[in-house]
Amino acid sequence: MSKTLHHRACHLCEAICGLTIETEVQDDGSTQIRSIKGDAQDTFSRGHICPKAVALQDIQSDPDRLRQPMRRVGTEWQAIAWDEAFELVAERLSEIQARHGQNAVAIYQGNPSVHNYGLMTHSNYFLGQLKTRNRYSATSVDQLPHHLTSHLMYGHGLLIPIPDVDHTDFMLILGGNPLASNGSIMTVPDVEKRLKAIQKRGGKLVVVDPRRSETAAIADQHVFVRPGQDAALLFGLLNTLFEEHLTRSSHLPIEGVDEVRQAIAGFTAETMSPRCGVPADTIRQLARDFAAADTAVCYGRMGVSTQAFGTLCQWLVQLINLVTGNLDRVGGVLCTEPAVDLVASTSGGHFNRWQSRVSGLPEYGGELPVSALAEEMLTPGEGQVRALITVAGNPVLSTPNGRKLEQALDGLEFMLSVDFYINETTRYADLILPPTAPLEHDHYDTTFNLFAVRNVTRFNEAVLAKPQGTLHDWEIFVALAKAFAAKTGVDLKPTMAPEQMIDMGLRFGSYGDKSEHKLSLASLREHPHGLDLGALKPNLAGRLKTATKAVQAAPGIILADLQRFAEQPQARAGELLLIGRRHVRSNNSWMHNYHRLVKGKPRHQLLMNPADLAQRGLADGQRVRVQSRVGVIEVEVAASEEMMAGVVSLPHGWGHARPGVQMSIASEQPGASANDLTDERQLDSLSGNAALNGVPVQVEAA
Ligand SMILES: Nc1nc2c(c(=O)[nH]1)N[C@H]1C(S)=C(S)[C@@H](COP(=O)(O)OP(=O)(O)OC[C@H]3O[C@@H](n4cnc5c(=O)[nH]c(N)nc54)[C@H](O)[C@@H]3O)O[C@H]1N2
Ligand SMILES: Nc1nc2c(c(=O)[nH]1)N[C@H]1C(S)=C(S)[C@@H](COP(=O)(O)OP(=O)(O)OC[C@H]3O[C@@H](n4cnc5c(=O)[nH]c(N)nc54)[C@H](O)[C@@H]3O)O[C@H]1N2
Ligand code: SF4
Ligand SMILES: [Mo]
Repeated sequence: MSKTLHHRACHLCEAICGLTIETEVQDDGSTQIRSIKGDAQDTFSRGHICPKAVALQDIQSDPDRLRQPMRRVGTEWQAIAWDEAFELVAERLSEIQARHGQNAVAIYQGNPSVHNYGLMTHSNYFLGQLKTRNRYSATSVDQLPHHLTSHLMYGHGLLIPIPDVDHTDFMLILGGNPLASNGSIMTVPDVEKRLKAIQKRGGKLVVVDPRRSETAAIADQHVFVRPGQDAALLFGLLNTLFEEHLTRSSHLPIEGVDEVRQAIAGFTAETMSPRCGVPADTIRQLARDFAAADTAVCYGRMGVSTQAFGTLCQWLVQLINLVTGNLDRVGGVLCTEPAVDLVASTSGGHFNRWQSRVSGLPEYGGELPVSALAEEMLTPGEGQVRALITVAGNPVLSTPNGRKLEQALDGLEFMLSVDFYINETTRYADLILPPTAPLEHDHYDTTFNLFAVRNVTRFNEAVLAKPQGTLHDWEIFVALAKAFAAKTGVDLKPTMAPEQMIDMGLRFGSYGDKSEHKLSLASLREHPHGLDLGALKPNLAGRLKTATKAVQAAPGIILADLQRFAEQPQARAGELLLIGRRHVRSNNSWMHNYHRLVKGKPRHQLLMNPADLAQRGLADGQRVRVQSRVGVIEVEVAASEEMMAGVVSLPHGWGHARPGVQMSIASEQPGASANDLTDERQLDSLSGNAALNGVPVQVEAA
C-alpha cells in the first residue's frame, strides 16, 4: 500500500493554513486519508492547524454528503442524471424569466463562494446570463460596511487596509474574536501567537466586546461596550484625539479631515459615554494610549459591522488610524500587494444605482441586501421573485428572520441549490447539484491573499482524485451556462479552467513576467508550501482609486448618517440585547455533521450574566424561551461571568431540527437558530447590512 504526502492550503476559513495530508492507496484501489497535520514548512502558518481542518476527512467520508444531482418530488429525493438536471434548470428558469421578467429569478451566494476559487472564477459565467437585479449574498450579513467604506474613502471596495499585526505596538480590536474565528478581513494564521508577540515586545492588546471573549481573556485590557453602540465609543475616541491634539500628520493626500472635525465636535467622550456604557475617563485614556504608541492599529470586525451603525463604525475605525498617522504605515494598517490582484483588475464598484423593489434598500456592487430577500418573494406585484438559486449558502440559518424566509421559499415556483447537503435551506430546492468535496479540487486563494497580514501566494493540486461521475463547482456552472445559452439562443464566449485564469493573473500581476519573481502557475507548483512575498509595505498613495486620487475622509453620505446616529432612540431599561459568537470547532452553519467537531458538551447555549438570571428567577442549565419581535426559540441557558449585564449571546448556524434536513449528526445536536430571532427590519440603513447584533429580546423560563 503506497503512502503519499500532500501539501495543501486549508480554505475552510480565512486563515489559509498550510496542511500536510497523508493518503494511502488501499488494496481495493481506493485512496484513504491517513492523517491531516499543520505544515511546519509553511512559513506563513508555521504549522498552525485547528480542529476544523482535521474534519476535512469527515467531510470526505460523510455518507450524508450528496454525490449526484438530486431532484425533489414532493418530500422524496430522486437521483437524476447531470444532463437532465442542466436541461431542467435551463427550461424552468428561461420559462419563468420569459413569463415574469429577468428579475423574477433571484440568486443567493453563501460564504464558501469566496473560499472556493472555482466559484470565484466561474459562477458568473452562468449567473451573469440571468441579468437579474435580485442578487444577494452573505456579504450583507457580514462585511458590507467594510466594502462601502473602502469604496467611498479609497475608491475601491476591496482596497481594505489590513492590521500589520507582526509589527504593531498597540492593537485595539472591536467586535472581533480572532482566537475563535482565526481572524477575518485579516488573514492571520497562528493568530494567538502573533497577538501574544505584540505583548512580548512590550506592546498592548485591547479588546472592546460585550462579552469577555477568548481574545479579550488574553488582552491587556478588556472594555465592555453596550451592543450596537460602538459608534458612540469610536466618536468619543476620535473626538478626544482632535480635542487633545493627539493627531499626527500623514504622508497621504487626504481631503475632508477638517469637515470631520467640525461634524463630530459635539460627540465628546462625556456625551458619548452614556450611550456606549464606557466611562468617559476610559474613552479618553484609550485615545491617549493609542496615540502615544509608536505604531497602533484600530481594527473592527463582524461585531461592529453587523449592527445598526456598521458603516459609521468602519469609517470611524479608518479615521482613527488615519488621524494618528497609522494608515499606510508599518505597524499600523497597510494594503496588500497580492500576486493575483483583484483591486488592479476590477473597477471600484458602485453603490445605490438601484434599490430593492419593496423596501428601497440600496444596491452595492450589483447586490441587494439579503434582509430584503424574503419580502421580495412574498410581496405580490410586478417584479416579484418567483425562483431562487442558492450557491454554497444556507440563508434559512444565516440571514435575519429565517422563519419568514422559509415561508417565502415554500411558495417559489422553482429553486436550484448548488450544494452538497440537504440542509435547512436546500430542502426547499427542486434540484440540488452537488460539487466535489474540498480535497477533490485544486486551490488558489483569490480572496484571502488580498487580506493577508503578509504578501503570500500558493497553488495546490487536489489531494484526492475526482470520483467518476462528479463535477467541480466550476464545471457545474460551465454546464449550466451552456444549457441556458442554448435554450435562450445566446452566443456564449468560450472559457478556460480556473487554473489557467490564475496562471494569467499571476503572469500579468506585479510579481509576473515583467518582474524578477516571474511567478506563474508552473513556478507555484514548485513551491507547494507557499511562497512568502514579503511583509506589507506602504503603497496606498499609488493605489487610491478615488476621482481626486486622495483619501476621502468625509464622504457626504456618511456625514449625512450622523443625523440618524444622533436621533437613535435610547435603549429601554431592563431590555436584554442579543449578540452572536463563534467557536473554533464550528464553521457557520455547515460543519455540525462531523462527530469529531460536535462531541462533548454542547456549545450552543444562550450565555447570560448571573445577575440577569437571578433577576428573572432563572437557573444555570435551565431551558428558556427567548423572544424577539419576529420569533421565539427555546434553548438551554448557561450562567456566564463573561457576559456584560443586560447582554445575552447565542451562536448562529444552529437549529438543525427542521423537518427534512438530512444531516444525521447535526440533527442529533440541533440547537436553536439565532436567526429565528434576528429582525430583517433592523439594519444599518446606510449600507443595508443586517444588524444581527444588539437585537432586543425577552428571556423567561420555558
Ligand atoms: N445571527 C448571526 N447570523 C450570521 C452571522 C452571525 O455572526 N450571527 N454570521 C454571518 C456571516 S459572517 C456569514 S459569512 C454567513 C454565512 O452564511 P451562509 O454563507 O449562507 O451559510 P454557511 O453556513 O456558510 O453555508 C455554507 C453552505 O455551503 C455549502 N458548501 C460548503 N462548501 C461548499 C463548496 O465548496 N461548494 C458549494 N457549492 N457549497 C459548499 C455547505 O454545505 C452549506 O450549505 O452567516 C451570517 N449569519
Ligand atoms: N471557528 C470559526 N471560525 C470562523 C467562522 C466560524 O463560524 N467559526 N466564521 C468565519 C466567518 S464567515 C467570519 S465573517 C469570521 C468572523 O470573525 P470575527 O469578526 O472575529 O467574528 P466573531 O468570532 O463572531 O467575533 C465577533 C465578536 O463581536 C462581539 N460582538 C457582538 N456584538 C458586538 C457589539 O455590538 N460590539 C462589539 N464591540 N462587539 C460585539 C462578539 O461578542 C464576538 O466576540 O469568522 C470566520 N471564522
Ligand atoms: S484556522 Fe483552521 S479552518 Fe482556518 S484555515 Fe487554519 S486550519 Fe483551516
Ligand atoms: Mo462571514
